[in-house]
Parts: sequence; structure tokens; C-alpha cells
Amino acid sequence: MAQGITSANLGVPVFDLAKVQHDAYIKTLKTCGLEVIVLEADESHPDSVFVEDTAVVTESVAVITNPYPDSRKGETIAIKSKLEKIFGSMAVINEPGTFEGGDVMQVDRGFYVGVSGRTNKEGIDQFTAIQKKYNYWVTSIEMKELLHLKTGISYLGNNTMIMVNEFTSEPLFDSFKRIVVEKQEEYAANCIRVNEFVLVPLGFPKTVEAIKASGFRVKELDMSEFRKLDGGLSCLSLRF
Ligand code: CIR
Repeated sequence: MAQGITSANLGVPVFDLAKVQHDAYIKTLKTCGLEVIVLEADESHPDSVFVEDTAVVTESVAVITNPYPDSRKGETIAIKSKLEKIFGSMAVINEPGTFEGGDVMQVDRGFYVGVSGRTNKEGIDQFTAIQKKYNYWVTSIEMKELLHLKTGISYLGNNTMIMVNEFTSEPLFDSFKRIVVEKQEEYAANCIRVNEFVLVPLGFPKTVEAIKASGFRVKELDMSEFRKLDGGLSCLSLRF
């Protein structure tokens, strides 16, 4: 982890604390009613804890992505061999397409995908062709500053999105109820709905209140060591 990619300027992650936080994450997913499959540590890939970037899974197909950084491309090998045992249908994003799951926000039978520094148009075209076979639609969104689309927006279900200010002017989201996070709490825009709970990073009280006011139950998780590597709460798991 100490060698993971980062622009956060928050210092080097404390590995033992990251393990404590990771254990709490797993425990919380279980408390929310999920079965959790935990992968072996992948010592040769410092960003491999961010499994969300390496695949996009639906009930129909598991798509293995092609992360942009060279240091992350090899992460897909372990994910592929695990998902092959679970999913009947597999697909792969190939060069020159690059694609990371952090750029993919699923809303029912569709996906909003960020065109970012990590996910390019060719990758999105390949992903669209794959999903079309299974009757899912795909819409792309040009990103400005964020690492991934879901760095700044999450779908919570019940027609509700939580987002940073950048997305409030996006017409594609006009029909959704919106929770807009304040500038100092932007990290909390990356959160996940798991059954009846929304899991939110610890330390963002205004966002927690806003989510509760929208009718959701909240569980908070300390993500400090993953944030040091630009990782959000959603990045640590693939949910299906
Ligand atoms: C990276 O830069 O690739 C990792 N350090 C962080 C990836 C975070 N993933 C995500 O937001 N889905």
C-alpha cells in the first residue's frame, strides 16, 4: 500500500490501521446481510485493495476491465480467476480501451460511465457493446477534475443520488432527487447502498444528516488509510 498511486497528499497509509479498517468494512457488509468473498493479498500490486476498478459485475455478466496505470493492469488476473468460478458469462475490455470500475455508476438497467483520465472512449465503446447484449444501456459523461465518476457521485436507490457540486448542472441527472455534499465533505459523495443501509465514510456529519433526512439508514466506516491513496469507500468491493 505504501507504494500505491496517490495525489492526496495525506501521507503514507499505516498498514496495520488499514487492515483494521478493512476488517471493519468486511464485518459491516456482513452485518448488512451480504456474503463476503475475501481475496488473498496481492503483494505485487500496491493498489489491488481497490477491487472495484478491476471488474464490473451484474447478474448477467462479469466484465474484466483494463485499468489505465501500468502498475494496476496485472490486478485483473486474480479477479478474473475468482469471478470465472462464479459467473457463467465473462467479457474483457482490451487495449486500446482502458476502463476502471470507479467510473461506472449503475442505475437499474443502465450505466453512467465517466470519460476520465482512467477510462477512455474506446473502453466505453467496448463496454457498451457488451452490455447491449444483456439489454443494459450505457451513457458516458465527460469528467473534469475527479479521479473517477464515482469519486463525486453515487446512486443510493429510491431515485436518489448523492453528488458533489460539479454534477448539479448535469442535465442527465435532472430527474433524480439529489443530495448535494458541501465542499468540505466531498469525500463522502462516494458511498454505497447495501440493502437497507447506506455506508458512508466516517467524519462527514452534515452529509450523514442529509442522507438520513432523505429516509435512509446510515452506517459509518473509517476510511482514512484508503483515502490516503485516493480510494473511496466503494472501491474496496465488487457488489453483486
Ligand atoms: C488509484 O489511483 O488507482 C488508486 N490509488 C485509487 C483507486 C481508487 N478507486 C476508485 O475510486 N474506484
